[in-house]
Amino acid sequence: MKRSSLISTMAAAILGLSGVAHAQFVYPSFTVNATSQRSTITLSGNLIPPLSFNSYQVSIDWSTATFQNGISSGARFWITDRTPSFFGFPIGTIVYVESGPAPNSAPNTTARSLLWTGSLRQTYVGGTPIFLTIQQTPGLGATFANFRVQLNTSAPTNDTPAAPTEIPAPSSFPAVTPAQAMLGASVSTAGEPAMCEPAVRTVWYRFTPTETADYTFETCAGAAPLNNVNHTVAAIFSPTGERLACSGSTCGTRSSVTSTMQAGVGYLVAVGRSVAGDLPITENSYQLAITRTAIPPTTPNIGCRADIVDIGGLPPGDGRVTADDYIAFFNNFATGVQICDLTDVGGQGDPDGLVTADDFVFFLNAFSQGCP
Ligand SMILES: [Ca+2]
Ligand SMILES: [Ca+2]
Ligand SMILES: [Ca+2]
Repeated sequence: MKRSSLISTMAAAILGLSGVAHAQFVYPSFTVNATSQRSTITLSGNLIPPLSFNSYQVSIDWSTATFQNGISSGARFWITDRTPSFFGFPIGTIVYVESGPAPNSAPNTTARSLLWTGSLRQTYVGGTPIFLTIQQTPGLGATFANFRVQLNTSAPTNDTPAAPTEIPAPSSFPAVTPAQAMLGASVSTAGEPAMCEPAVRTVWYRFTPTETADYTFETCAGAAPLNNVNHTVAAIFSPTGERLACSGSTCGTRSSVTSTMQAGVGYLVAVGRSVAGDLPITENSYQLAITRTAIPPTTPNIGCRADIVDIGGLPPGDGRVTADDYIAFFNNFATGVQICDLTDVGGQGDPDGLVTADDFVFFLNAFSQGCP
């Protein structure tokens, strides 16, 4: 709910993307006092959308009072399809997760945040009962504060460059892509075009501009507020996989990449995480902001067309625009000598066989530019 209201207040146009089937469910955080006795709460499975979830992240802010003498490596949890009895889980219970000690929970009696990340033992389909059971071993007490449970569907559809998500041509700029849950994206990038930094959990987009211009794709905080992954790397690739732009450190540890893109050409844009290992539970979504910068029209250098004679004052030119050309033009203009015919009546095109005021103006402009 919070996310959708945030989207509606954003100034940048939100792009509707097709085929974004990846999702996540985050259970509202809560605090419990844990003991050696297992205690169980329902995760309101009936409220979880009926998607197939394959991975999880669980975190708690662990602490224990002196008289409880808990140690952080004694924190445990289970995610199951039914509640345990005094004797344990009934036969036939589906155990989606049975945690060991948190990887970052070296035995410690001081407060710390614990984080578990991993794959569910089997797919959990939302809408069906699901329970969280907690315990503090070995028989002492602790407080599990800000208990957060996040379930993620399997790898996003655009996990590889073979199946990029199409970014529709924005109707206005700047534009932003919808937030994309990224925890389920593969940590392997085998077979993908290389980024400029090692990357994990890459996702891929295809962008086909309707107008040739410079386009910028970025994850910087101000431009892409729904991107909460703090170490990102982004890159733009040509349709043949040539890397056109890449960065992992444009705005702090986030990215902004810019490339000239031709209208009608489908470019690949990738975003990934630039550090390996567990994600903090607050980091789970990529978002790209897209801006367009018109390419200023290039004014052709006409200076060399003022080169009408060589240093001896004779045509043709000598590759340089010098005083000789100036003198030759003015000596010959009044009598309409053909070396003074430099352009047409519009003063833009090729010589037209006539020596007129247009040629005069053209010569002065060309002479002032000179031949590089
Ligand atoms: Ca990937
Ligand atoms: Ca010359
Ligand atoms: Ca002319």
